[in-house]
Amino acid sequence: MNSRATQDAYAPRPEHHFTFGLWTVGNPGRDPFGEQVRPAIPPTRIVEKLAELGAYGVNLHDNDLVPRDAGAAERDRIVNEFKEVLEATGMRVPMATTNLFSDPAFRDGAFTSNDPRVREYAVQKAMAAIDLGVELGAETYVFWGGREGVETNAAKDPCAALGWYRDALNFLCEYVRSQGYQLKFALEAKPNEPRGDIFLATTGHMLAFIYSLDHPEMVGLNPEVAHEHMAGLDFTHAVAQALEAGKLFHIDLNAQKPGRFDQDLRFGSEDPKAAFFLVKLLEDAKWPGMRHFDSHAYRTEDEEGVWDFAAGSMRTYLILKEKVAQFNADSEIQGLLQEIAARGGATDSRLVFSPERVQELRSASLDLESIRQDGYAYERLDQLTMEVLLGVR
Ligand code: GCO
Ligand code: MN
Ligand code: MN
Repeated sequence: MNSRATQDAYAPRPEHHFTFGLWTVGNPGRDPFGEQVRPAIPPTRIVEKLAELGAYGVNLHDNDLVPRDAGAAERDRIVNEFKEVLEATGMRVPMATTNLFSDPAFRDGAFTSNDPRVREYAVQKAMAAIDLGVELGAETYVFWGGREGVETNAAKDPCAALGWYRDALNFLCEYVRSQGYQLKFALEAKPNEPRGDIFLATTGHMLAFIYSLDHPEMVGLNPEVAHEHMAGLDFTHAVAQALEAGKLFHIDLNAQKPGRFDQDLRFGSEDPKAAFFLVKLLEDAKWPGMRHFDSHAYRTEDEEGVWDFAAGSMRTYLILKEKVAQFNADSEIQGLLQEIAARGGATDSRLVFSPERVQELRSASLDLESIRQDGYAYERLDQLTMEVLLGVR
């Protein structure tokens, strides 16, 4: 890693709350058409390298660390070795999750499989993985239902499947409470891949589902850039809805070209303008959560490329954060925003219902002539935004 990336104004530090998954930097470049291209990087080495690069922590699925068929003694040996490297580097494990997708047992889903034995296995596996996460200090537990879906609607009653999904999450919430764990769940939506169609396809679907659970206060969201872009949606709006509902518990940052398979590209690399508005939303809100990069290096890369990818992800975030400060301090931009605010939008309390307001509003004479004529100057505002982004202001 060149010294510029680790020492200048955009150098990441733990207080920036950047995290990566063991599965992200550890991605060996396997894809449906090709074999692994890079040797697996041992988890302890991942922790050391990420600490060196200025990350706050590392997240994991149970089986990123402990192989699925490991016995108790092997599990403890691996976990202890991992804890030692966390201790030595000061790295944290703020989020953990369960692999409920690799095992052939989950081919028809985990919590929503038509086979009730699979649903039991999924809950059993999730309980053990929750124990592991808590042992490592995790405060957020992610559920991404990659296999919860169908290829054909002939196979499954989607209402029944949602019921099974709810039962499993209710069971696991009660499990966490019964163990006295301080753990919150964050649900991650995705429209498709690996299933043809995945249940609860977007952040908005997930949000509505949360309020149907027994303990909605324990459950929030983990929106991902690529997943919302795959559905052709505006990610910033999804995150804003989560934030406004007090449900933004975690976030998965990456980049995605529209209309493709899930590419997991380096944050900001395909959609710098969208990434800018996302960073603006998070930073203006002073959102305290983890900025997790759920992405991986191009398959062309060797291990050096992996660390370039990791450093670049954090660096882009910090560059965009500086652009946000520049946008917020730009007098011409702020002047235009003040003109918009002067229309009264920001402080509008005129639509608070009362019988008097109904009477007033019935007889109000609104200046429709000027309302119909006045433009909003958003072209100028957007061009100024672009000039900030393109570095000419
Ligand atoms: C994907 C998902 C996963 C999840 C991870 C944590 O598209 O593969 O984004 O990377 O985020 O399993 O739950
Ligand atoms: Mn993803
Ligand atoms: Mn993800």
